[in-house]
Amino acid sequence: MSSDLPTTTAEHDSDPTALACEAADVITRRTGAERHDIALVLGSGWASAADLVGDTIAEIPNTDVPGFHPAAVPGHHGTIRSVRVSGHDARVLVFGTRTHFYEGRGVRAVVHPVRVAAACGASTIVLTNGCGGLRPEWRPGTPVLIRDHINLTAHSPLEGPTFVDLTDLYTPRLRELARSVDPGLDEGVYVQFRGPHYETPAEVAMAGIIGGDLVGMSTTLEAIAAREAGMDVLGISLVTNAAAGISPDPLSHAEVVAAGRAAADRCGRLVADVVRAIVEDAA
Ligand code: 8IG
Repeated sequence: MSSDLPTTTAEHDSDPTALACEAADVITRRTGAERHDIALVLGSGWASAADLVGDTIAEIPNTDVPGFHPAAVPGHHGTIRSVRVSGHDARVLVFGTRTHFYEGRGVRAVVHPVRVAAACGASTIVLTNGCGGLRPEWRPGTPVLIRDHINLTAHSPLEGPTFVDLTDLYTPRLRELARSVDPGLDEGVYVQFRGPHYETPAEVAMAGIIGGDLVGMSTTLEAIAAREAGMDVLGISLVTNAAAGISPDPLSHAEVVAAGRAAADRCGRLVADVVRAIVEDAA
C-alpha cells in the first residue's frame, strides 16, 4: 500500500466488520470481560468523566488494538478502558479519544470504535463531545443533550443500499434518564461540520436557520453507525465556546480545553449518574 494513512490489512479494507471483531477479540482478552454493556466515547472536556463511573479494570493503548489510531488532538487520551460500574455487575468500554472525520482517514476509521463496541456486546453507546453553542444562555461549560442532528459532512458510515431509519436516533428513553439525574439539562440539534477549521459567522447563522443549536466536528457519523448496529444512542455535548459570531470573542482551542477543565466535575458526575441510571433501568 502506498499511503501511510490506513492501518488496516488489505483484507479488512473490504470488511469493516471483520476488523471490528478482530479488535473486539483483543479487548476481550486484555480486559477479561466476556462482554461490555455500555460504550462511552469521551470528547473534548469529558476526559475525567470515566473516573467517577467506577474502577478501571484494564487500560489498553489505542495503538495495541487493530484499526485504532493514536490521539490526534492535544488534551485527548489515546486509550481504551474497561470500567466496572460501582456496585453493579456491568462493564463500560471507555474510548478516551476518537478519530475525527477531518483527519482524513475515512469514515470507516471514524466509526470503527462504534462497531468494536457493538462487537463487544454493548447495546447502548454514550457519545460525548465539545462543541460551539448557538444559544447565548448556554455559557461555556454547559452540557446539552443532543435531541437530533444535521450531518453536513455529506458522508455516511453505511455502504451500499442500507436504508437505516434515523427517526429517534437519539433514544428518547435515554434522554429521559439523563434528565432524571439532571433535570436542568437542555436539549438541542447538533450540526456536524467537517472542520477542522471552526465555522465562519455566516455558517453558524446558517446552522441556526436550518434548525441547529450546536456546532461541532464529530458524533453524527458515529450515531448513524451505532443505530445501524442496533444500539441505543445518548449524545451529550459540552458547550465549550459560543459559536463564531454568537459572541464577539475569537475561538481558540486553548479556550475550549480550559472550559472543559472547568466543567469537568459537573460533566463527570453527569456521565457517572447517567451510566448508573442506564444500568439500573436495564436491570
Ligand atoms: I470544542 O465552535 C468545539 N468544537 N465546528 N465549532 C465546531 N466544532 C467545535 C466548536 C465550534 N467548538
